[in-house]
Amino acid sequence: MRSVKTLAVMVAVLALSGAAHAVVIDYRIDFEDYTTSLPDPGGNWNTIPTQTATGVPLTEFTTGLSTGVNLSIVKHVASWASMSPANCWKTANPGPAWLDVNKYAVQDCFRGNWGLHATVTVSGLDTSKAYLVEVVGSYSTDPELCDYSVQGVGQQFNVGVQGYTNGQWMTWLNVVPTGPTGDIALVLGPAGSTNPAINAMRIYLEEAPPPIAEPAMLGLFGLTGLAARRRRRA
Ligand SMILES: [Ca+2]
Repeated sequence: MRSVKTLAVMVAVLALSGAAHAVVIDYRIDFEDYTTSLPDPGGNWNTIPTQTATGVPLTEFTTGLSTGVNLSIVKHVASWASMSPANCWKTANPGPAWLDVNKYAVQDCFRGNWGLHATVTVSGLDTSKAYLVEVVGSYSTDPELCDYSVQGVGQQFNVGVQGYTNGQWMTWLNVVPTGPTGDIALVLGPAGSTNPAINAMRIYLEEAPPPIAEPAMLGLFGLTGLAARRRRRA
């Protein structure tokens, strides 16, 4: 009788441990200055070395799989400047927890020209889900506000003071992809203003864990029923 009871408890424990595994979707993007010799962050980061791109496949960070998600950049600028890693990120600032250990991802960046916009679009996302979007925009000599918007929801950010000096970054919560190809679009440009910078970006989704599987529920009920029957026999 003890072995049956032990089996039921084990089933319940397995069900609880299974429920703790949420489904994670995590795309980490490193925008790279085309002249830098800085190493890439490695792992399953997506390093984008070109200033314009169309449909570049992205790798999901957790699994290392490419799942139909891709990135395009339209630059409405005459050129992008060459960056110095020391001016892109103050390494004493911790930054987001999702950065690589060396912070290579934020020590280079794209940087727009004065008064013009650029658009970074990630496509192939699920239009029934809401994602977290995080953007690092940091450069030491840009002490003015720039406009950044995701899906048309904008915020102003000072890439010199907030980004470089204070080590802050931007977040957008509950971002829902739109259009037939499931797009999330980041537009960066002037507030009237200065050169926008984009160092790194993350698109993240953590779904709720699945409900306890039916066999585990039967195991719990089986244990209760067994105890009841034993009491009746006593
Ligand atoms: Ca970068």
